Amino acid sequence: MELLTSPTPNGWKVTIMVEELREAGYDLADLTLTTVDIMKGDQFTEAFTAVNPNQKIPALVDGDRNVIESCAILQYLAEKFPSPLLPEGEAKWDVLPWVYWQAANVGPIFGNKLAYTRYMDDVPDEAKAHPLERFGKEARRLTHVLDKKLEGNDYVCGDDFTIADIALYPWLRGWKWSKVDITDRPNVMAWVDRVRERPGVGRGLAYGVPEDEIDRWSTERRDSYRKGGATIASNERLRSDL
Ligand SMILES: N[C@@H](CCC(=O)N[C@@H](CS)C(=O)NCC(=O)O)C(=O)O
Repeated sequence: MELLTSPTPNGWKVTIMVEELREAGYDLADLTLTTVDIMKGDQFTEAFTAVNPNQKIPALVDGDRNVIESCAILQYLAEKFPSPLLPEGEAKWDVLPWVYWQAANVGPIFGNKLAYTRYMDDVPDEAKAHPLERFGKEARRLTHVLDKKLEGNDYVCGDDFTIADIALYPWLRGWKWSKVDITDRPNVMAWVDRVRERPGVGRGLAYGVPEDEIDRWSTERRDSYRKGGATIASNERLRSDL
């Protein structure tokens, strides 16, 4: 199996998944990890586009099967390597809707909030005001939904850590970077700390980042993410003629 990815929130989902599966007892010795430099534009190469026509990381190649979309990769790996990360039978429906919820809501909304907050220096403030308010308010609403869901639970779907936690965590942990306040969401704050303490999560987050910068990026790294993010988020990058 080959995992094509990059050190970003959607990329960290799958590196955390790999390390959590190792924690669950799978060695995944035949899995190789290939870094796709999305700041340089490697996602647009012919080779990568053949794997993922949507030209975004992450993607998984397993023999003749290509799997795109981070949450689909989480589910694919969870079904291939059974563990409490995704319960079997009926109980999987306690988990999968929250994975879809992340993919359809938290990812796009936090991603847009982040882009307008950090990566759009060239866009005049008046033009940013509306999207910042819209995505900021919606992100806050989503943190409220998550806070309620976590009430009385260690993890999003109950006592067990699952792929729903893996899907959500990389976006929530970046709340300061995206400037989505969660300090009045006590269950979310406690969950962010609880998830971070897991050894598999720590190893997954170390992908592409020096150990001493996992939890706090250096000024140089912030600048490089800002610069790369600005290129990726610019309208010039968007093509409608593929
Ligand atoms: N819904 C997709 C989103 C993937 C995505 O947006 N990936 C970003 C990195 S976090 C990317 O590859 N961006 C490069 C680009 O947009 O050109 C998923 O969950 O896999």
